[in-house]
This record gives sequence, structure tokens and C-alpha cells, in this order.
Amino acid sequence: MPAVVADRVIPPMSASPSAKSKAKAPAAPASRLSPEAQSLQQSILHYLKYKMGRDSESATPRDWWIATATAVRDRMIERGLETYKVHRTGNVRRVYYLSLEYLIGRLMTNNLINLGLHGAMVEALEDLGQSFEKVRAQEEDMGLGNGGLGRLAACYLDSLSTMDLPAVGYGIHYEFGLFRQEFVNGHQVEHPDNWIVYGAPWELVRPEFTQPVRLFGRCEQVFDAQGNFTWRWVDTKTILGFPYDIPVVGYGTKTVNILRLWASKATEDFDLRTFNEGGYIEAVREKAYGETISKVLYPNDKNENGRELRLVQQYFFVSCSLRDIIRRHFSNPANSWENFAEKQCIQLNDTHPALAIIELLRILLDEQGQPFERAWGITTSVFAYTNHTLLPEALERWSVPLFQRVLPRHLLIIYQVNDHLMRLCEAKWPGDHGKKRVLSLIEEGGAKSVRMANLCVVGSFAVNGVAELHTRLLRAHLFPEFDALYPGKFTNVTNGITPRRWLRACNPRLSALISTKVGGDWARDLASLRGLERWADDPAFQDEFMAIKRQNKADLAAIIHRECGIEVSPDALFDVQIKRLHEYKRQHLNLLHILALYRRLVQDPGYAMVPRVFVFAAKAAPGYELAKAIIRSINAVAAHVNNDPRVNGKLKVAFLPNYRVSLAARIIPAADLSEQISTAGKEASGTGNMKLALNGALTIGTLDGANVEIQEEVGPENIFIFGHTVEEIEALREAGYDPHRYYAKDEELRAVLDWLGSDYFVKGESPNLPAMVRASLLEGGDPFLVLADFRAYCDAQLKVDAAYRDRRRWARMAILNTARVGKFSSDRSIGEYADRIWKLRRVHVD
Ligand code: F58
Repeated sequence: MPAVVADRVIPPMSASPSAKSKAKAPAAPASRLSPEAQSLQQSILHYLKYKMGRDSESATPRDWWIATATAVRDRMIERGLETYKVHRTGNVRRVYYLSLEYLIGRLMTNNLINLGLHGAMVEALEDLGQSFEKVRAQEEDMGLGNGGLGRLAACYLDSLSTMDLPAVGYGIHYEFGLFRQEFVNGHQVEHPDNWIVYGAPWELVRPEFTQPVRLFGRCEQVFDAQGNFTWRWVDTKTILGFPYDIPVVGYGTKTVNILRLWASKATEDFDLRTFNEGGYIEAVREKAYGETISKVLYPNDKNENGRELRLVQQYFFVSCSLRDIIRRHFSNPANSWENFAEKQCIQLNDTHPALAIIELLRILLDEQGQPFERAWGITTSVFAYTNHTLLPEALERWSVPLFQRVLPRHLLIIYQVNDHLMRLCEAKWPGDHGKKRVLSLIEEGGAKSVRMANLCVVGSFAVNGVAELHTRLLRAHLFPEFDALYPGKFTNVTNGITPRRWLRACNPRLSALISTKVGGDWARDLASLRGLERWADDPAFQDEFMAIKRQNKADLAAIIHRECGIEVSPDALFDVQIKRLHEYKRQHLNLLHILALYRRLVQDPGYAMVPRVFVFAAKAAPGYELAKAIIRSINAVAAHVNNDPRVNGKLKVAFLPNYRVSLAARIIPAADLSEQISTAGKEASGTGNMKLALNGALTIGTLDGANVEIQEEVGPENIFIFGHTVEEIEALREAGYDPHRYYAKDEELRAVLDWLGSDYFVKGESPNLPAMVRASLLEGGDPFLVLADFRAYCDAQLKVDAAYRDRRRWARMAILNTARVGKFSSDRSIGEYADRIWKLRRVHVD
């Protein structure tokens, strides 16, 4: 039966009444429908006919989907025009969110929920003989990101609109998003993700805002009319940035902000000139280069390949965005450079858009003829920077020769900023060359490189980490000198997730139940979930809560069966680890525990354990061999465990292929246990941990990232914390960490490692990838201290097992997790950015 939440009808996820019915012509009189449903129906039929050239008889599911999305987009455009008018006439202060990644997923359900039209759309489609679920399933995920950083950007856009904050998101319109992953014999195989091939109905093309971008060339010295020495950037190549706008609608408000994504194009005139001069091949090459820039998203931390292209991508995107921001600022005659920083604020999502700092400076110096001090003053009042990682290998550095070739003028400006920085440093610590060495924008010693994180810290008025612990480590370990040089610049904003996507849309059953207890406003005020606490001990509520979990697990079981061919029982404990595949996230620690359970079961058929299903989903960066070896190892062990009758159904392992936002939305509502087992100090925050806890999964985790704050909120009795703390890990390393010590003293650990390292799971396969994983943990020195945490992890898992046996206790813990994680709403995070960093006011749109 459909449930009502906040005046909107939530249909059940599966078994929608017409899911089985065939397409039929509109039957019943239209007046049976609500006015919204009628109007939607009219638009859909209009687009089916005039956009797709079909009628309801001949339309394919994809035609239905495009016509439906276009009808929804119309409603957003109306509000978008109104928003734009209010923002423009009010000459309001705006924030610009610059991110190389947006992991948006599908938009249909979320747009409808935010518009308040979800129920009406279900009604409209069902009346046309179409299943809403089937239509929405046609949508390709927009996977323009790698992981949490990209998903965070998408959640933040949702909150910015919901909170009526004037904002524009900027990014790249990649033709190919993150690769599609397939498993072939348990190995990851990557395929291109051509998400756009059948059209992208949410976007609007904006050719009138096309921007030129210059690259390469050289710098020459000239004197200006006043006889002052300046630099001129000459002999450059120009490419074009072509904007696509995606409207972003707020939940329960009229605000519609936009996400503007730039696609690269070759300039026609350059092309033609070269072509006419007889350089046919050259012309085609130039054209190809122009279009290559926005072709693919870079999935690799390691960046060995395509470094130049990645740098060009970054510059292309910031150059287009900055010009667009400046154009918008000066489109109001009341504005000038005097009030630029008062009206415009730019948030840098990691160092990827750091070149924006130098580009604004270049525009002010070279195009506006401003003196350095003034240009620097404006620049450093505009930017704020979010750091998302402490891993040294993930901190961006660009080689000086590469910079020199691609952006020669920018390199000179970086040297100029560095001189300024060195003078500040000298004033604070006279004669201290050690301090200068660590602060410098240029890393010396060996090949010189530009430190983008240092550039961001120097060029921004605020720098934030993404969880309390991460910010503490950022200040104490990564940037202590900068923290001393710029008191008050560093601050924390703990990450958040949008409750619209990560509860309301993905878990309609639980959403409906929650609304019966705390009312329908929780999706805008997540803290109000605290009201559920008083039901945590109520057996009837516990039963309902757990029955919903079981239904969600049954849905996921069907997906596991379809995708992996594995039968799993919804009565088992669903133990979930879903995130990028990385050594620091320690999927291999999870694997070692699975092997330990497997061994206990085969050695003792009576071994008492709660039946468990281990669910993995993760992509490995294509060049990250060890991550791929971990995937292969998990799949190899899974194949044995799942087919071994001695296990007697107590253990199943499913690695779902092609992890993406829409798959996360199916796994999260079905999870009992959330694996957050990174080496303490390595996971900046984590956001999957928040989504899972919100949906009633209990966390097993280390004291890392936002786990620390999740524990503070849910209480230590409702979470399973284990393992070495940051301080203990430091002490271990200082004493000289030796994984062999753990191997020698723990019989079970030794056995499972050796088992993994044998060819038992991958008979005859060469190279033996599980052996490679073992080697990384022993001879390789175990850089992420997997062995040091193994025993504590197994002990914590025993506690999980015991807790799950007590159904009432587990239900209470799960309910309290949902009730107490309201802090992790992205509305709270965005509220903090707006108040403390951006000084941005809400602007109501009628
Ligand atoms: C993630 N970073 C952090 N990077 O790992 C996670 O702790 C945090 O919660 C999240 O950001 C949001 O703050 C992340 O997702 C990437 O995806 C890299 C981007 C550049 C290429 C390599 C991966």
C-alpha cells in the first residue's frame, strides 16, 4: 500500500501495481487524476510526440524516459528563471563551487521529490500504463567523479538550493565518466562509460556563454604605456569551453541553482586556417586535441599517464569558470573590481581547481593592469579551500617543466606569489631556511615541482578539513607552519550527506515509517530524527523497523542473484563494505576476517556464528595493480566460500560489479553492518559511513575520519570501535613497525595469510594475485597496518555476532543510529560553510 509522507505518496520500491502491466493507451478519464498529474501527463505526451516523434503505442522505454525527464525539467526551468531574476536584481552575494568531479547518479526521483511532484508523476505514468520504476530505470548514472569527493559536491549542490543559498556549481562535462566495471574471471575489466550517448535530457546548452581558453605559448617582456615592465603571454593556442547547464532544485523551496559543466571544443577559425594552408592532418589533430580535453575523467591517484592532459583539464575548467564569474559580476553596472570579493566567493573542492587562484591574479595583473599588492588582496579575499586528504601521494604536485610548457605565464606568477610568501616567512621566522623550505610553493631537491596544496593555503582566506580529526591532523601534521603563519585560517566543517537522496528517495519504506513517528519535516530538519529515540525500546516499532530492513534485504538479495548469480538469505546479517578500492580503506582486512571465518567453519562444522552475507562494491583505479589484486582475491575467495557445502549457508560473499551512486542507493537501505575500517588517520572523513548509519546500519570501524563523530552522536554502546588510534599508530611506526611480529604470534592470522598466498584460491593462475596481496602485507611492510589491527578486528566482529543474536538489542541499536545521526545532514555542513566561511545569506524565491 502506498504510504504518505509529507503530503506526498511514496510507492513501494518493488511490486508497483502496473509493473507487470503492458503499455496501454490512456484509458480512464483524465479528471480522475490530480491537477499536477494531469499537467505532467500532458507534457509527457507532448514531448513523446514532438521531441521523440512517437505516440504512446510506439514509444520505447527510453522515449518514455526522455519525455518524462523533459517534462520535469520544464518545471525546474520555470523556477530557475525566477531564481535567476531574484538573484540578479538583488545583486546578491554568490558562492561558486569549483569541482573537477560531480558524482550525481540519477536525477529523476530526486528532482521529483524536491519539486514535490513524485506522487503526481507516479500517478501520471501509471495512468498511461507505464511503470514509474521502469521509466526511471532507463536513466544512466551521471558518474562524473571517482568517490566521496565527487559525491560530496553533488550532495552540497542539493543543500545549497534547499537552503536558498545563491550558488553556481562549475565542473567539466566529461564525455566519458568513471569507467564501467565488469568482472571477467574475477578480474576487473574497465569499459568506457558513455553516459551521454542517448542524450542527457536534464541539461540545457548555453552556446552564448562559450569561453575561449589559451594554452602553451611563451612569455615576453614588454613595457606598457607608463613605461612599466610587464610580461606578455604570446603564441598561445586557443580552445573553446562550451557550457551545459543542469538545474539543481531545492527540496520544498523555489530555489533552482545551476551546475554549469564545460565541454571543450576546437576553435573553428584556427582549424580552418591550418586546413587552408594545407595542414590537413595537423588540422584534424588540433581539432582532436581541442575535444580531447573534456573527453575523460581521470580515475587515477597515480597520474603517471596523461599528466599534461590532466593539468590542461584543470586549467581549462578554471579559466572558463572564472571568466564566467567575472562576466556575471560585471553584467551589473553597479559592480566593479572594488566589490568583487564582496559579491563573489569561490570554494575550491580540493586542489584540483587551484589554478583559479593564479588565473584570477593573472587577469588582474595582465588584463586589468592592477599592481600586485592590490591584485593579491582581491584574490585572497575570494577563495576558500577544502582539503580532502592527508595521504602524501595524493597531494597534487606539478612538475615545473610541465608547467613551463603548458602555462608559462602562470608559472612566473607562482614565483611572484612565492616571493611574497618567503618575505612573510622571513618576517615571522628571520633566517629560518627550514621553514622556508617546507612552506615554499616550489618543492626543491630532485625534479622541481609546484605544490598545489601550499598554493591553495596561501591563496585562500579559509582552509577547512572535512572532519574534526582530519582538521586536527591537517593543522598539526600537514600544515603546522602555515597554521602558525596564518592564525585563524584553518577551520573544520564536518562533511554531510543529503537526506533527500540518502533516506527519503533510496529508502521509501523507512521514510514512511519515520514520518509516522516524527512528522514529515525530517528531510529538511534531520536533527528531528532524535524524536525516534523514544520508540527505540518499543517492540512494535522495533518489529516494523526490522521488517523494513528485511524487505530491503530481500530486494538486495534479488539484485545479488541477478548480478552475481549468488543466492543469499535476507535473514543473514548483511555486512557491507562499499567504497573506492584502496589499501588504506583495507578491504583486505575484511577479506582476512572472511578467511578466518571460513577456516573456522571448515575446521569445526559446528562453529556457531550468525549467518552472514559479505557485500562488497568498489572500483579500483585502472593503474592501481594492488587494488586490482585485492578485487581478484575477494572474488576468488568468494567463489570457494559460496560453493563449499561445508559452510552450510552460514557464509556468503558477493562482490557486486560496477559500484555507482544508483547501486549504493540499493545497498545502503539493506545493510546491517557498515565496514569503516581504514587505518586511523588516513580516511579524511568518509560519507558512506553517514549514509549507512542513517539507514540503520551499525558501524564497525576504527577511530578515523567522521567515525569519531558518529561515535559521539550514537554513543559508544551503539557502534563497534576497534583498532589502533592515530597516536598508537604513530608510536608503532616510531618503534619500527614489523608485520612479521603479528604473523609470528597469531596462529590464525598466519594460517589465513598463508592460505591466501598459496594457489588454493586461484589454481594455476599466473600471476598469483592473492600471493601479491599477501606479499604486500609481509615483505611489502604492510604500509597500512592491516596485521596490527587484525586481532582487534576479529574480536570486534565477535561482538557484532553476539549483538545480532539478540534481536531486540540489535533493533534498538539500529534505531538509535538512525535517530542520532541528524548532525550529518549536508544542510548542517552547508549552513556552517555559509555562516562561518562564505558569509552567505539565504535569498528567498517566491
Ligand atoms: C574523499 N576523497 C576522502 N578522493 O577519501 C573521504 O574521506 C572524504 O569523505 C571525501 O573525499 C569527501 O570529503 C576522494 O573521494 C578522490 O576521489 C580522488 C580524486 C582525484 C583522483 C583520485 C581520487
